[in-house]
Amino acid sequence: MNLSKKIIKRHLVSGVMEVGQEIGLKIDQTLTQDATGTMAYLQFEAMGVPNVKTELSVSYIDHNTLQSGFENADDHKFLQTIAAKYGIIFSPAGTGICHQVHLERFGIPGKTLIGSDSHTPTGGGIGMLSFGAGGLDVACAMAGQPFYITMPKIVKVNLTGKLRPWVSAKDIILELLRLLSVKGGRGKIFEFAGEGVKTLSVPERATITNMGTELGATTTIFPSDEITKDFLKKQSRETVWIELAADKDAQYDEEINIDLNTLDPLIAMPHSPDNVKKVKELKGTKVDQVGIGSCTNSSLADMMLCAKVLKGKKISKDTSLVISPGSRQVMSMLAASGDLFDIIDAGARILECACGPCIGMGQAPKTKAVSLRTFNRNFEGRSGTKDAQVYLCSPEVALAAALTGEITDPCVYFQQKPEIKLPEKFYVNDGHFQMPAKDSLKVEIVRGPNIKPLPIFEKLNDTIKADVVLKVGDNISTDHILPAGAKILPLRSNLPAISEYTFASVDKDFVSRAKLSSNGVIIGADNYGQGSSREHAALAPRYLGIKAVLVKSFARIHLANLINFGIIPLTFADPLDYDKVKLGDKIEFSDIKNIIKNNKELIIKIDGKNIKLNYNFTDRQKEIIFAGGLLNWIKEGIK
Ligand code: MIC
Ligand code: SF4
Repeated sequence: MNLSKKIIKRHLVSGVMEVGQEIGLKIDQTLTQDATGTMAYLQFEAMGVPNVKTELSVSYIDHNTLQSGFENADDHKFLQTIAAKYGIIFSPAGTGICHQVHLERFGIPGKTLIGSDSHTPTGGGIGMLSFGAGGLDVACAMAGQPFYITMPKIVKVNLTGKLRPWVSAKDIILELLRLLSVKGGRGKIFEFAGEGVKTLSVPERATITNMGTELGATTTIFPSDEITKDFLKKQSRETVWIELAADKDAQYDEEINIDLNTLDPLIAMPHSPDNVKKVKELKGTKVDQVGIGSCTNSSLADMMLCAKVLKGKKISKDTSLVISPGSRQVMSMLAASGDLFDIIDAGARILECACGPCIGMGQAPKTKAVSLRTFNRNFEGRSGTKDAQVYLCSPEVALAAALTGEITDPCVYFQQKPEIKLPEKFYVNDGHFQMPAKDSLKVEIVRGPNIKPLPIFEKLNDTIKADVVLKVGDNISTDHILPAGAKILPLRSNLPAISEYTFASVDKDFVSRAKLSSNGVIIGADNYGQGSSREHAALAPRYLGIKAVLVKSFARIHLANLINFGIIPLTFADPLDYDKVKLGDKIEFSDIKNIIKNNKELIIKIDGKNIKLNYNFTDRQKEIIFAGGLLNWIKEGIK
């Protein structure tokens, strides 16, 4: 058996481990972050469960830390009090980015984790089976419900050889993105194996598992070995270590081979993580801004590399270098060792330990700027500047650019790579985490004016007379559907307000059209809803009256979110039919409940043309859609 199946088997509560079948998994741990957490906890609260039922649940504040109004601070207080009441550990602002901190302090090999953030698979770096999910799914897991996924294919990524100096783990995942694209990983778990695995430290593994999300993968995982044990020992947590690996004769559905010796420094060009080129091909491109950090590359090892490379040097006068260490632990250790001095002295701007520029929370680049970032996403406009050209690369490539002011191959520019020797023991101060209250009855939940109550959605009607209110192309990300950034993110707990920004960067008339129709349909193409786990990308359209989304194919988390909020996700049986539908077309879904319930053929008529639509719902999903969403379904107790 392969490693993924071993962990799935141990957590299987429903279904069979056959590719394409729905399986239910017992979830050991959950995490939330503040941008998705407010909604997740409102939903958890609505379920009426007195305490979380997981082994461990943590609520992190890391996204909305730019407090330019009362909204984020309101949300933080709400999250702090709700955590205290329901048995959740609270990680306050400044403690670090959820995935980095979870790896350092809470993750356990062999356990299952779901998080209301798409990069939760970072936990695969220590052999956890971890998934990104919508906030409502996380709320359900906290209430003791299983987490449902479609049993994925298990792909063996066989690593051989060893990376050359200045080539890094980031280049391994960029190589996979180059080979497979942002939709190549859908319906698959990527399990790393082979001799090359032993050459990668836990932070390097976590860079890879983190960005497996950009492949569209269900998740990504490394074995738990001596290297994992050493990492946990450094964190004074070796007691949670167990050895985990695939059996020698393990079976896989697919296999990919990567020879680490042959990799070059790579870079993803604007505006997609799979638009990958060799750094040397772009040599000489002027760079205005460099960002090092995010949940992909903000570990102590990454930061120590920055210090060693920057020591005694000065960054280019035309380039701004911003660095955000991933956690308070990392920041404290940099301060104690003096490495922080070398980083600051070279001219870098230090940001707090949070998502920051990765999610457009400050540091928007200048008009048409070239910005090189060690982050994981470079969708158009995500940086806060619509025409900025954002590239994704390793810290090695970022540092070479910061010093020279242009895209530079680090293998050519730098001499010998400095040895990064991590300390035997990491500095641990768990006192920053706030433990749940002993007496939950004494905790009063604080709700500022930014926290609006959950909307009540009606059940699905038998017949829907709908209008096509939007038609979009391939790879529409949730950043397109509902942008983030400093202006919009603070409204995550205020659905009426945030809905006004739905598809804001795609079509400024979408909201008024959707409201006018009140029964809207969105037409999309391939990989619709890729990217983040934000359920607001389903919730806001639902609030605006969207009833169905018709596409060529969906991304996993968004598909689950649509069902969770009672929007019917449908696919064209013949992808060419996509061309037959246009904005303003009328679509009638008659007897839709009966059709779906009995798995009958679904044919709609547009301009006299018959168009066949596919769907593939389990009985559970059908009930959720009919109830008008998962929360209604749970409340009705139709289980
Ligand atoms: C992201 O990287 O896009 C985010 C912001 O972390 C999202 C979550 C969100 O939208 O709040 C994600 O990746 O799930
Ligand atoms: Fe935060 Fe960026 Fe990671 Fe999302 S991808 S969790 S915004 S650092």
